[in-house]
Amino acid sequence: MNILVIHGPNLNLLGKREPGVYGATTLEGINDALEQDALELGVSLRSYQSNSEGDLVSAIHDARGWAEAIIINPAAYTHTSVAIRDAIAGVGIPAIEVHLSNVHAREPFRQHSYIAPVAQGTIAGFGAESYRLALRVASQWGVS
Ligand code: CA2
Repeated sequence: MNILVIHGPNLNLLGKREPGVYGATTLEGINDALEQDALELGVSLRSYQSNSEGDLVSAIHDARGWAEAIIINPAAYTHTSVAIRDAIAGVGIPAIEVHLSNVHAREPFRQHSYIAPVAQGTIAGFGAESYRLALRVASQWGVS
């Protein structure tokens, strides 16, 4: 089973700034942990990060024909992007929305997601573990 992990804007700064909010783990650290989990779960992973909305839309389009599941942290685009929402709905690949922080306990503008209605579910508030939990769920979709 092939799974695409997408990280949105500014997540390349993880572990380098604001460790109080998003933790000390770097994006490379998250991707390495996911790769390790993927080996144990018997799934293939590709990870992609971009700060650009259009590039994120293109990455979702390019997942057609390869990925059977998408794990996406749309970061700030969660709260603004109809384009990413339409891309996820348009490709028809089941997606899980993840967040490091508990967006529901933060500012009101973070409590609305354009992505949640087109995702299979959302995991938020567990730091890097949010991604690992999502990978565990998505890997089960390949088991009949
Ligand atoms: O909690 C999450 O995972 C978020 O998606 C993170 C986004 C935020 O806009 C969402 O509301 C919730 C922000 C990612 C920015 O990451 C940084 C990491 C280090 C330094 C600065 C920003």
